[in-house]
Amino acid sequence: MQIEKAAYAFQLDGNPVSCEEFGHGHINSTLKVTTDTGAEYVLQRINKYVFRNPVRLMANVGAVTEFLGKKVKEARNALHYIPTHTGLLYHRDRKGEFWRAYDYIGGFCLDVPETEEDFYQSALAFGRFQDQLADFPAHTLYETIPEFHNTVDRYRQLYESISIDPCQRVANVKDEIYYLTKQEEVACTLQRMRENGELPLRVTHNDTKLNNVLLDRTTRKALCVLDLDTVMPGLSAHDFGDSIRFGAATAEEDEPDYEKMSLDLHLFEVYTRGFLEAATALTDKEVEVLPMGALSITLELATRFLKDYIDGDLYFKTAYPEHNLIRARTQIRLAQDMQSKMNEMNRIVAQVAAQVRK
Ligand code: GN1
Ligand code: MG
Repeated sequence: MQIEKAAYAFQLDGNPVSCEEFGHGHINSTLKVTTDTGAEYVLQRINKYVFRNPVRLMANVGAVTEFLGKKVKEARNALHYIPTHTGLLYHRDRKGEFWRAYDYIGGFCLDVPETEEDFYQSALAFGRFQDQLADFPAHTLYETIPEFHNTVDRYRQLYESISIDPCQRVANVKDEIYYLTKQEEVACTLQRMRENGELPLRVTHNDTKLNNVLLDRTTRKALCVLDLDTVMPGLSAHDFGDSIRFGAATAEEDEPDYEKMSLDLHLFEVYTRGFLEAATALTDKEVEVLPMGALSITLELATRFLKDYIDGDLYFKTAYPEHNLIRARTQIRLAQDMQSKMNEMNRIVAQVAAQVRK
Protein backbone atom coordinates (compact mmCIF):
# COMPACT_ATOMS: atom_id res chain seq x y z
CA MET A 1 0.00 0.00 0.00
CA GLN A 2 1.21 3.52 -0.86
CA ILE A 3 2.37 5.64 2.04
CA GLU A 4 -0.48 7.88 3.13
CA LYS A 5 0.67 11.49 2.67
CA ALA A 6 -0.72 12.53 6.04
CA ALA A 7 2.01 10.44 7.71
CA TYR A 8 4.57 13.09 6.72
CA ALA A 9 2.77 15.75 8.73
CA PHE A 10 3.74 14.19 12.06
CA GLN A 11 7.02 14.30 13.97
CA LEU A 12 7.84 10.65 13.39
CA ASP A 13 11.19 9.10 14.17
CA GLY A 14 12.55 8.41 10.65
CA ASN A 15 10.87 8.33 7.23
CA PRO A 16 7.81 6.19 6.57
CA VAL A 17 8.63 3.06 4.56
CA SER A 18 5.43 1.08 4.87
CA CYS A 19 1.77 1.67 5.47
CA GLU A 20 -0.90 -0.98 5.93
CA GLU A 21 -4.55 -1.18 6.93
CA PHE A 22 -5.08 -2.05 10.53
CA GLY A 23 -7.80 -2.83 13.08
CA HIS A 24 -11.52 -3.19 12.54
CA GLY A 25 -13.34 -0.30 14.19
CA HIS A 26 -16.73 0.68 12.77
CA ILE A 27 -15.97 4.38 12.61
CA ASN A 28 -12.45 5.66 11.88
CA SER A 29 -9.99 4.38 9.24
CA THR A 30 -6.80 3.08 10.77
CA LEU A 31 -3.34 2.46 9.27
CA LYS A 32 -0.07 1.22 10.68
CA VAL A 33 3.00 3.12 9.55
CA THR A 34 6.58 1.90 9.92
CA THR A 35 9.63 4.12 9.37
CA ASP A 36 13.20 3.40 8.25
CA THR A 37 14.37 3.46 11.88
CA GLY A 38 11.90 0.69 12.70
CA ALA A 39 9.59 3.02 14.62
CA GLU A 40 5.92 2.06 14.36
CA TYR A 41 2.86 4.27 14.56
CA VAL A 42 -0.88 4.07 14.26
CA LEU A 43 -2.27 6.67 11.86
CA GLN A 44 -5.99 7.35 11.90
CA ARG A 45 -8.36 9.36 9.76
CA ILE A 46 -11.14 10.70 11.94
CA ASN A 47 -14.65 10.03 10.67
CA LYS A 48 -16.13 13.51 10.20
CA TYR A 49 -19.68 12.29 9.76
CA VAL A 50 -19.58 10.81 13.25
CA PHE A 51 -17.32 13.37 14.92
CA ARG A 52 -18.48 16.76 13.73
CA ASN A 53 -15.72 18.66 15.52
CA PRO A 54 -12.39 16.82 15.22
CA VAL A 55 -10.48 19.75 16.76
CA ARG A 56 -12.46 19.50 19.99
CA LEU A 57 -12.27 15.75 19.86
CA MET A 58 -8.48 15.91 19.77
CA ALA A 59 -8.47 18.45 22.60
CA ASN A 60 -10.29 15.84 24.72
CA VAL A 61 -8.10 12.96 23.65
CA GLY A 62 -4.93 15.02 24.18
CA ALA A 63 -5.97 16.09 27.69
CA VAL A 64 -7.04 12.59 28.75
CA THR A 65 -3.94 10.84 27.42
CA GLU A 66 -1.66 13.41 29.03
CA PHE A 67 -3.47 12.95 32.34
CA LEU A 68 -3.27 9.15 32.12
CA GLY A 69 0.35 9.30 30.95
CA LYS A 70 1.32 10.90 34.27
CA LYS A 71 -0.51 8.27 36.31
CA VAL A 72 0.66 5.04 34.73
CA LYS A 73 3.84 3.18 35.67
CA GLU A 74 4.87 2.14 32.17
CA ALA A 75 4.63 4.09 28.90
CA ARG A 76 2.76 1.18 27.33
CA ASN A 77 -0.11 1.70 29.77
CA ALA A 78 -1.31 4.88 28.07
CA LEU A 79 -1.61 6.09 24.49
CA HIS A 80 0.92 8.68 23.40
CA TYR A 81 -0.13 10.96 20.57
CA ILE A 82 2.50 12.43 18.23
CA PRO A 83 2.42 16.14 17.40
CA THR A 84 2.61 17.43 13.85
CA HIS A 85 5.49 19.60 12.67
CA THR A 86 3.39 22.61 13.61
CA GLY A 87 2.88 21.25 17.13
CA LEU A 88 -0.78 20.21 16.87
CA LEU A 89 -2.19 16.81 17.76
CA TYR A 90 -4.07 16.60 14.47
CA HIS A 91 -3.31 17.23 10.82
CA ARG A 92 -5.86 18.60 8.39
CA ASP A 93 -5.10 17.53 4.81
CA ARG A 94 -5.97 19.32 1.55
CA LYS A 95 -9.28 17.52 1.27
CA GLY A 96 -10.23 18.69 4.74
CA GLU A 97 -9.76 15.26 6.32
CA PHE A 98 -8.41 15.11 9.87
CA TRP A 99 -5.61 12.74 10.88
CA ARG A 100 -3.82 11.83 14.10
CA ALA A 101 -0.96 9.50 15.00
CA TYR A 102 0.10 7.65 18.11
CA ASP A 103 2.93 5.31 19.08
CA TYR A 104 2.15 1.74 18.13
CA ILE A 105 2.27 -0.17 21.41
CA GLY A 106 2.15 -3.73 20.09
CA GLY A 107 -0.09 -6.25 21.77
CA PHE A 108 -3.38 -7.46 20.37
CA CYS A 109 -7.13 -6.96 20.62
CA LEU A 110 -9.85 -9.60 20.70
CA ASP A 111 -13.38 -9.59 19.34
CA VAL A 112 -14.32 -12.56 21.48
CA PRO A 113 -12.53 -13.50 24.71
CA GLU A 114 -10.47 -16.64 24.12
CA THR A 115 -10.22 -17.36 27.82
CA GLU A 116 -12.12 -15.97 30.78
CA GLU A 117 -8.85 -14.46 31.98
CA ASP A 118 -8.80 -12.27 28.83
CA PHE A 119 -12.19 -10.96 29.76
CA TYR A 120 -11.19 -10.45 33.37
CA GLN A 121 -8.20 -8.43 32.14
CA SER A 122 -10.47 -6.19 30.10
CA ALA A 123 -12.64 -5.65 33.19
CA LEU A 124 -9.58 -4.57 35.16
CA ALA A 125 -8.55 -2.24 32.33
CA PHE A 126 -11.90 -0.45 32.13
CA GLY A 127 -12.32 -0.45 35.91
CA ARG A 128 -8.88 1.13 36.31
CA PHE A 129 -9.65 3.62 33.58
CA GLN A 130 -12.70 4.67 35.56
CA ASP A 131 -10.59 4.96 38.71
CA GLN A 132 -7.70 6.83 37.10
CA LEU A 133 -10.01 9.46 35.69
CA ALA A 134 -11.97 9.93 38.92
CA ASP A 135 -10.11 13.20 39.60
CA PHE A 136 -9.97 14.38 36.00
CA PRO A 137 -11.65 17.80 35.63
CA ALA A 138 -14.76 16.55 33.83
CA HIS A 139 -16.06 20.03 33.04
CA THR A 140 -13.09 20.62 30.69
CA LEU A 141 -14.23 17.85 28.34
CA TYR A 142 -16.22 18.65 25.23
CA GLU A 143 -19.16 16.45 24.37
CA THR A 144 -17.67 14.90 21.23
CA ILE A 145 -21.01 13.36 20.30
CA PRO A 146 -23.79 15.23 22.07
CA GLU A 147 -26.29 12.96 23.86
CA PHE A 148 -24.16 9.92 22.97
CA HIS A 149 -25.59 7.57 25.58
CA ASN A 150 -28.75 9.48 26.26
CA THR A 151 -31.14 6.62 25.62
CA VAL A 152 -34.15 8.95 25.67
CA ASP A 153 -32.63 10.92 22.82
CA ARG A 154 -31.63 7.72 20.96
CA TYR A 155 -35.31 6.71 20.95
CA ARG A 156 -36.25 10.16 19.72
CA GLN A 157 -33.77 9.78 16.86
CA LEU A 158 -35.14 6.36 15.97
CA TYR A 159 -38.71 7.69 15.86
CA GLU A 160 -37.57 10.60 13.71
CA SER A 161 -35.99 8.25 11.16
CA ILE A 162 -39.09 6.04 11.19
CA SER A 163 -41.26 9.04 10.37
CA ILE A 164 -39.00 10.13 7.50
CA ASP A 165 -38.36 6.58 6.22
CA PRO A 166 -35.91 7.83 3.57
CA CYS A 167 -35.24 4.40 1.98
CA GLN A 168 -38.68 2.80 2.42
CA ARG A 169 -37.21 0.27 4.82
CA VAL A 170 -39.62 0.77 7.72
CA ALA A 171 -42.06 -1.77 6.32
CA ASN A 172 -39.36 -4.48 6.71
CA VAL A 173 -38.77 -3.79 10.37
CA LYS A 174 -42.21 -3.56 11.98
CA ASP A 175 -41.50 -6.33 14.49
CA GLU A 176 -38.23 -4.79 15.60
CA ILE A 177 -39.85 -1.38 16.00
CA TYR A 178 -42.70 -2.93 17.99
CA TYR A 179 -40.34 -4.67 20.40
CA LEU A 180 -38.04 -1.69 20.90
CA THR A 181 -40.95 0.68 21.43
CA LYS A 182 -42.34 -1.60 24.14
CA GLN A 183 -38.98 -1.55 25.95
CA GLU A 184 -38.54 2.20 25.86
CA GLU A 185 -39.35 2.82 29.50
CA VAL A 186 -37.01 0.09 30.75
CA ALA A 187 -34.25 1.21 28.38
CA CYS A 188 -34.48 4.78 29.66
CA THR A 189 -34.45 3.95 33.38
CA LEU A 190 -30.81 4.92 33.94
CA GLN A 191 -31.10 8.14 32.00
CA ARG A 192 -34.01 9.13 34.25
CA MET A 193 -32.03 8.20 37.37
CA ARG A 194 -29.20 10.37 36.11
CA GLU A 195 -31.58 13.26 35.55
CA ASN A 196 -33.03 13.05 39.05
CA GLY A 197 -29.60 12.81 40.66
CA GLU A 198 -29.72 9.18 41.79
CA LEU A 199 -26.68 8.33 39.69
CA PRO A 200 -23.55 10.51 39.50
CA LEU A 201 -21.90 11.62 36.28
CA ARG A 202 -18.40 10.18 35.86
CA VAL A 203 -15.71 10.54 33.24
CA THR A 204 -16.45 7.43 31.23
CA HIS A 205 -15.06 5.76 28.13
CA ASN A 206 -18.43 5.13 26.47
CA ASP A 207 -17.22 2.49 24.01
CA THR A 208 -15.96 -0.28 26.27
CA LYS A 209 -15.88 -3.15 23.84
CA LEU A 210 -13.34 -5.88 24.44
CA ASN A 211 -11.65 -4.93 21.17
CA ASN A 212 -10.87 -1.52 22.61
CA VAL A 213 -8.50 -3.11 25.14
CA LEU A 214 -4.94 -3.89 24.18
CA LEU A 215 -3.50 -7.10 25.67
CA ASP A 216 0.19 -7.95 25.99
CA ARG A 217 1.26 -10.72 23.59
CA THR A 218 3.35 -12.58 26.14
CA THR A 219 1.64 -12.06 29.47
CA ARG A 220 -1.87 -11.51 28.02
CA LYS A 221 -2.35 -8.83 30.70
CA ALA A 222 -4.25 -5.69 29.76
CA LEU A 223 -1.87 -2.96 28.57
CA CYS A 224 -4.21 -0.08 28.01
CA VAL A 225 -7.55 1.10 26.77
CA LEU A 226 -7.91 2.35 23.18
CA ASP A 227 -10.38 4.47 21.27
CA LEU A 228 -10.75 7.49 23.52
CA ASP A 229 -12.91 9.48 21.11
CA THR A 230 -16.01 9.16 23.20
CA VAL A 231 -14.46 9.85 26.61
CA MET A 232 -17.04 12.20 28.11
CA PRO A 233 -19.05 12.57 31.26
CA GLY A 234 -21.39 9.56 31.44
CA LEU A 235 -22.65 6.68 33.57
CA SER A 236 -20.44 3.96 35.02
CA ALA A 237 -23.22 1.41 34.41
CA HIS A 238 -23.08 2.15 30.70
CA ASP A 239 -19.34 1.47 30.57
CA PHE A 240 -19.87 -1.75 32.45
CA GLY A 241 -22.89 -2.62 30.34
CA ASP A 242 -21.26 -2.12 26.97
CA SER A 243 -18.46 -4.51 27.94
CA ILE A 244 -21.04 -7.12 28.92
CA ARG A 245 -23.05 -6.58 25.75
CA PHE A 246 -20.02 -7.23 23.61
CA GLY A 247 -17.82 -9.60 25.57
CA ALA A 248 -20.18 -11.72 27.67
CA ALA A 249 -22.26 -12.55 24.63
CA THR A 250 -22.22 -16.01 23.09
CA ALA A 251 -22.04 -14.67 19.54
CA GLU A 252 -20.56 -11.73 17.70
CA GLU A 253 -22.45 -8.49 17.44
CA ASP A 254 -23.42 -9.18 13.82
CA GLU A 255 -24.05 -12.94 14.00
CA PRO A 256 -26.71 -13.57 11.32
CA ASP A 257 -28.06 -16.63 13.12
CA TYR A 258 -29.42 -14.77 16.08
CA GLU A 259 -30.48 -17.99 17.78
CA LYS A 260 -26.80 -18.25 18.69
CA MET A 261 -26.90 -15.03 20.67
CA SER A 262 -27.34 -15.08 24.43
CA LEU A 263 -25.75 -13.78 27.62
CA ASP A 264 -23.09 -15.96 29.22
CA LEU A 265 -23.70 -15.61 32.96
CA HIS A 266 -20.34 -17.02 33.89
CA LEU A 267 -18.53 -14.39 31.81
CA PHE A 268 -20.87 -11.82 33.33
CA GLU A 269 -19.62 -12.81 36.75
CA VAL A 270 -15.97 -12.79 35.66
CA TYR A 271 -16.29 -9.25 34.32
CA THR A 272 -18.24 -8.03 37.34
CA ARG A 273 -15.45 -9.22 39.61
CA GLY A 274 -12.67 -7.49 37.67
CA PHE A 275 -14.62 -4.28 37.23
CA LEU A 276 -15.57 -4.01 40.91
CA GLU A 277 -12.05 -4.86 42.04
CA ALA A 278 -10.63 -1.98 39.99
CA ALA A 279 -13.40 0.65 40.02
CA THR A 280 -13.38 1.23 43.75
CA ALA A 281 -15.12 4.59 43.94
CA LEU A 282 -18.58 3.51 42.72
CA THR A 283 -21.55 4.26 44.96
CA ASP A 284 -23.81 1.43 46.14
CA LYS A 285 -26.50 2.66 43.77
CA GLU A 286 -24.09 2.57 40.83
CA VAL A 287 -23.23 -1.03 41.68
CA GLU A 288 -26.86 -2.01 42.06
CA VAL A 289 -27.77 -0.78 38.57
CA LEU A 290 -24.90 -2.51 36.73
CA PRO A 291 -27.17 -5.24 35.27
CA MET A 292 -29.57 -2.55 34.09
CA GLY A 293 -26.57 -0.88 32.41
CA ALA A 294 -26.05 -4.01 30.32
CA LEU A 295 -29.69 -4.17 29.27
CA SER A 296 -30.05 -0.48 28.61
CA ILE A 297 -26.92 -0.18 26.46
CA THR A 298 -27.95 -3.26 24.45
CA LEU A 299 -31.39 -1.83 23.77
CA GLU A 300 -29.84 1.52 22.96
CA LEU A 301 -27.44 0.02 20.43
CA ALA A 302 -30.32 -1.92 18.87
CA THR A 303 -32.12 1.39 18.32
CA ARG A 304 -28.93 2.86 16.82
CA PHE A 305 -28.37 -0.02 14.40
CA LEU A 306 -32.03 -0.02 13.44
CA LYS A 307 -32.06 3.73 12.90
CA ASP A 308 -28.98 3.46 10.70
CA TYR A 309 -30.59 0.70 8.66
CA ILE A 310 -33.68 2.86 8.18
CA ASP A 311 -31.50 5.86 7.24
CA GLY A 312 -29.68 3.87 4.56
CA ASP A 313 -26.48 2.95 6.47
CA LEU A 314 -24.91 6.34 6.93
CA TYR A 315 -23.20 5.94 10.29
CA PHE A 316 -21.76 2.46 10.88
CA LYS A 317 -19.45 0.88 8.32
CA THR A 318 -21.32 -2.01 6.70
CA ALA A 319 -20.02 -4.98 4.75
CA TYR A 320 -23.33 -5.92 3.06
CA PRO A 321 -26.76 -4.30 2.56
CA GLU A 322 -28.60 -5.84 5.53
CA HIS A 323 -25.67 -5.60 7.92
CA ASN A 324 -27.22 -3.02 10.23
CA LEU A 325 -30.51 -4.90 10.29
CA ILE A 326 -28.74 -8.11 11.29
CA ARG A 327 -26.87 -6.21 13.98
CA ALA A 328 -30.11 -4.73 15.32
CA ARG A 329 -31.82 -8.13 15.39
CA THR A 330 -28.90 -9.77 17.13
CA GLN A 331 -28.84 -7.03 19.78
CA ILE A 332 -32.59 -7.44 20.29
CA ARG A 333 -32.07 -11.13 20.82
CA LEU A 334 -29.38 -10.41 23.39
CA ALA A 335 -31.58 -7.86 25.17
CA GLN A 336 -34.39 -10.43 25.40
CA ASP A 337 -32.03 -12.97 26.89
CA MET A 338 -30.75 -10.41 29.40
CA GLN A 339 -34.31 -9.65 30.42
CA SER A 340 -34.91 -13.30 31.17
CA LYS A 341 -31.70 -13.40 33.24
CA MET A 342 -32.12 -10.14 35.13
CA ASN A 343 -32.66 -11.80 38.52
CA GLU A 344 -29.55 -13.90 38.07
CA MET A 345 -27.49 -10.87 37.05
CA ASN A 346 -28.70 -8.94 40.09
CA ARG A 347 -27.84 -11.84 42.35
CA ILE A 348 -24.33 -12.13 40.90
CA VAL A 349 -23.62 -8.42 41.27
CA ALA A 350 -24.79 -8.42 44.89
CA GLN A 351 -22.71 -11.49 45.68
CA VAL A 352 -19.51 -10.24 44.01
CA ALA A 353 -19.92 -6.79 45.55
CA ALA A 354 -20.22 -8.34 49.01
CA GLN A 355 -16.93 -10.18 48.45
CA VAL A 356 -14.95 -7.45 46.76
CA ARG A 357 -16.08 -4.10 48.14
CA LYS A 358 -14.78 -3.00 51.50
C1 GN1 B 1 -18.69 1.92 17.30
O1 GN1 B 1 -15.62 2.61 16.71
P1 GN1 B 1 -16.06 1.34 17.34
O2 GN1 B 1 -16.26 0.26 16.33
O3 GN1 B 1 -15.16 0.94 18.50
C2 GN1 B 1 -19.52 2.96 18.04
C3 GN1 B 1 -19.99 2.43 19.38
C4 GN1 B 1 -20.79 1.16 19.16
C5 GN1 B 1 -19.93 0.17 18.39
C6 GN1 B 1 -20.70 -1.07 18.06
C7 GN1 B 1 -18.31 6.51 18.09
O4 GN1 B 1 -17.51 1.65 18.01
O5 GN1 B 1 -20.81 3.38 20.02
O6 GN1 B 1 -21.19 0.59 20.38
O7 GN1 B 1 -19.44 0.74 17.16
N1 GN1 B 1 -18.72 4.16 18.23
C8 GN1 B 1 -19.24 5.38 17.94
O8 GN1 B 1 -19.79 -2.05 17.67
O9 GN1 B 1 -20.39 5.53 17.55
MG1 MG C 1 -12.83 0.58 18.52
